[in-house]
Amino acid sequence: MSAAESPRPLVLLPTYNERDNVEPITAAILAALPDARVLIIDDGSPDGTGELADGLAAADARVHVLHRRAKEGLGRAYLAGIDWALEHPSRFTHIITMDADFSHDPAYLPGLLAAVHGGEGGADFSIGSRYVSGGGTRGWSLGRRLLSRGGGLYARTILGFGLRDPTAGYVCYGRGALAALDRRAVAASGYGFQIEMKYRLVRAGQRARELPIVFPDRERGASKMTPKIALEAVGLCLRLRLRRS
Ligand SMILES: Nc1nc2c(ncn2[C@@H]2O[C@H](COP(=O)(O)OP(=O)(O)OP(=O)(O)O)[C@@H](O)[C@H]2O)c(=O)[nH]1
Ligand SMILES: [Mg+2]
Repeated sequence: MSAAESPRPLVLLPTYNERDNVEPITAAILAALPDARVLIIDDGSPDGTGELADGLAAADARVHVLHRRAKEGLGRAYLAGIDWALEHPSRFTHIITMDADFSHDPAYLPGLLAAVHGGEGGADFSIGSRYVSGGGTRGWSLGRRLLSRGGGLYARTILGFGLRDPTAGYVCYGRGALAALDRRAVAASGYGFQIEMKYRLVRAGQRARELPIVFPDRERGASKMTPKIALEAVGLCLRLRLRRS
């Protein structure tokens, strides 16, 4: 993106059974970034989230919906969204990933966007990080805090890269960073996707910048995190590491 070009961001919003969140989070994103577009990626939610999303798209041209037939995991949903974004005629300059449950506060969007290609010290992608100074979590049980910290430490140690929050899901990618990536090689279907993307980008020479965020627990709807998804991420780190050596 040249300095004179104004940013055209797209926010990817994966949903699975987010009936109570999809409308308010979309409104909050567009309030924070009025020039953005939002792509809701719904995996056939049985609770009617997909139909609500269609209603939002009908009412506001900035909202788009990608319907996928079955729940295949967050990583697959994001990859489908990235393909959609890169092929879209709008030529989005930034592609942002975030959760639909308000754990990722839309108030951070302008800062994440400005950190990518934003003049001096601009990065190729920016990360809303819980584990840099000023960041943190709110309302988490001790067990969840330990799991998150342990998971991040594990990924950093196994993969040997310096990011403070390698499992973070609130990320703003400059278009060039995603275009440079071999997306067909991305293996993770679940939350390991977040680790794998950062790892592959850093290895490809893309520069990251971590900005502090405070991450509260979801208030509405249920978590989709399962032990199976967490275990997939554990195995994924090992496979990525072994493939390298
Ligand atoms: N399209 C799609 N979205 C998903 C899938 N799994 C999770 N999501 C969405 O991904 C986002 C993150 O999922 P969460 O369940 O909030 O995961 P989490 O933040 O680790 O867990 P909690 O904090 O307990 O909510 C939410 O917007 C979910 O609706 C999936 O398989 N497909
Ligand atoms: Mg969540």
